[in-house]
Amino acid sequence: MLKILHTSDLHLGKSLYNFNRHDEFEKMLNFLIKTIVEQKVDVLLLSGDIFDTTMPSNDTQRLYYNFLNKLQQTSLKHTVIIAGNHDSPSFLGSPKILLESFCKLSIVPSIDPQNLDHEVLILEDVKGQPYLIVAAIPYIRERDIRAFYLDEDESDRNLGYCKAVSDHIKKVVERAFLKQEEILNKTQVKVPVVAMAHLFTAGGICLEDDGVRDLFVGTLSHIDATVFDPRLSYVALGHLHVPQEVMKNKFIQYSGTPLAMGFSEKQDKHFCLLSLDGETSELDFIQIPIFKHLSQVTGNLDEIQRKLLELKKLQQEVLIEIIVEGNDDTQSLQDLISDLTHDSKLKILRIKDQRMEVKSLNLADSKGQTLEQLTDEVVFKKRLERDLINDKEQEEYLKTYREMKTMMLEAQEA
Ligand SMILES: [Mn+2]
Repeated sequence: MLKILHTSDLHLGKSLYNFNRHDEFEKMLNFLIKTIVEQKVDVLLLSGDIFDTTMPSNDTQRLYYNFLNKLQQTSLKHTVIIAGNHDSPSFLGSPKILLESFCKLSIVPSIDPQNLDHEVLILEDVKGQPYLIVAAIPYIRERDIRAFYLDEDESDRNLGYCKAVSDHIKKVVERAFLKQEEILNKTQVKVPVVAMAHLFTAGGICLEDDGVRDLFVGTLSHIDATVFDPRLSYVALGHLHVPQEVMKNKFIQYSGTPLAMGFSEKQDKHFCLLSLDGETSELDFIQIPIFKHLSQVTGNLDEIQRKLLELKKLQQEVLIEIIVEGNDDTQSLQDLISDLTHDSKLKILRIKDQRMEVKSLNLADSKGQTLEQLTDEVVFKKRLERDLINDKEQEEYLKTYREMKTMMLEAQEA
């Protein structure tokens, strides 16, 4: 029996409205190691977005390397890491040779269209006997796979990109099955094949603030999950933060993020645990404990007071977002909040006052609303609304803005 644990979108180093979550990440990684030991896991698959940013802090890097080191002290046979859209391929790839020579580990930071074997990993036991083939496909940027054409419109471009990604996946998976056949002919053993990828499949679910960038979800890369060969024993996906199966197939899974990335995420978090035994396979979910509670408090002054008092009674640290409704006076609200939270374990990370948001954007004298509470796109849209009458014109500007932002973000990672 072979046991494979799948997780993704760790987003190590991500903060929540400037609140540092280092200790939660550390606890989560320790829980992952504990699970690997208890469940006697053989292979760990990390399906991208290991880090939240392309240049993680030294603390975050230390967390990652310590984690890889601790993995070596378990009975784990191998770990496979692919890059996600948040990871810098060069950052993830630079220690590759060193890490792979010291650890039972494979890192696939980027694709090489000229060499598909780069993404086809054959895992062998100590006797040199293959036991698993992994088609490990990292996040694919447009420039990795196709040229831009000046005369293309956005939808042609999107289609062209999706087709190129789909074709690439098919080729890598085909290559993996070719390897399976070669091994079968040589050793009479049929080695299972699994795939990993970091992408958005058509029909996937996202939440408002779960951290999946609108940009990448909205404009690019809706890949039809039928590209995954039905012979695959399992497809370990990353990119979407809500855990979910794809096409009602329980063996195609998004594991989701191990930690809630935003206040709107209410569902339980889990690791996916696959057991392969000859032709039979089984999938279990290992529930991840909540290391720190996140709570969204919505309402008018009275309701906010009541809910905060309830949370205070829990006597534990809670990270809170307050959404103000109703017409209460702003000053009394501020006073109430500081009265209730001073001397408690409640941490207010954000106060969202919808009345204020509307006011500050329509009028020049913005009070209380800081820019960092708004997404850049909201600010851009509001600015357009103020200056341009024509809807069509607004749309054009927004499209250009998004394209520029994509290019800018991608250039940062070059
Ligand atoms: Mn992600």
